[in-house]
Amino acid sequence: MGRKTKSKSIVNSSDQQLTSQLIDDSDWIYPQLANQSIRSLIVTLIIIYYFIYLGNYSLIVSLVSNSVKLISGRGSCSIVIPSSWSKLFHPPVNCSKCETIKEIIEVTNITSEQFESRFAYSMEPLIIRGAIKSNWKALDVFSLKFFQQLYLSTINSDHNQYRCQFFPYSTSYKSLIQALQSIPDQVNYNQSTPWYIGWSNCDPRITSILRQFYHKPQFLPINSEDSRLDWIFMGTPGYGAPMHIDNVGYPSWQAQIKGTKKWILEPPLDCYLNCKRFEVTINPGDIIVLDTNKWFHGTQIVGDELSITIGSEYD
Ligand SMILES: O=C(O)CCC(=O)C(=O)O
Repeated sequence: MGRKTKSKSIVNSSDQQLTSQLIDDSDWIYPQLANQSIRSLIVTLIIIYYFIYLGNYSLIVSLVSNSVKLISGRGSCSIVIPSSWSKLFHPPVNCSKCETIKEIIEVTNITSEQFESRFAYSMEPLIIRGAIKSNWKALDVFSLKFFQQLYLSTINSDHNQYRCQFFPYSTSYKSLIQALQSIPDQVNYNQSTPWYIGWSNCDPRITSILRQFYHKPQFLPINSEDSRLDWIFMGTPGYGAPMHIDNVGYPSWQAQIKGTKKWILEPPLDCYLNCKRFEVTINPGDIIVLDTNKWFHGTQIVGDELSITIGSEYD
């Protein structure tokens, strides 16, 4: 539980609107060596060789000890490398898994057996329209104000701990708390300054509150373990996450609580010629299931409502 660390990096996209929202290179990537391909190993060896060349032995010791910690699941990111390097570190994808995907399947109902046999651990994305059931109080309760009150009354500056990540995207906020303190709760989002933020919640007090308002989707495989990390993305129309690929080890689901979000999915570079690019629009009540480690993905909020989503990884 709670053992997954999400690493995201930003790469060039053919979508002009998304590329214009590049976030800076400070979004920490340290590859988890356990998952890496030969390419990662070669690059790591080159880095070590370079440090030896520079005579910087303390960095080598730090690199090796952090690798050991990361592999044993106890580590945190301490070496920051440019996020664009993540293409080098990304494990190769088996293109035969995406070349048969000609369209994104949409369903309104699916059993966990059906889901497990075709979608759960394949590369095939799935949209479940109207998946959010009426017992999800999140539909009525989640709002910008709800998250502002919840976080500002529960935590303070100690929030930036290991496993908690904050993505300011195109904003200049340094932390989630700063963002929640500063963003005005406006009704007319088309006339206010656009913003988009995302974060993982790793505070158990908040997890237990959030989970009163949503449930593990019923279609997930019965034995799958739900990550204790909730991922929340929120923002105004016109903005979204730039194209990137994750390094998390598990596929994810994301429920659209409010607003409408367009997803752009592109195959990894190795599969560019074999596999298709997709765009799909997710409406309130829908859930998207996506292996964000295998697809480059970017989002854009459309319509004129604030978008709020919650999701998690499953294994
Ligand atoms: O929801 C979004 O806008 C982006 C989500 C995302 O990038 C992710 O889950 O990896």
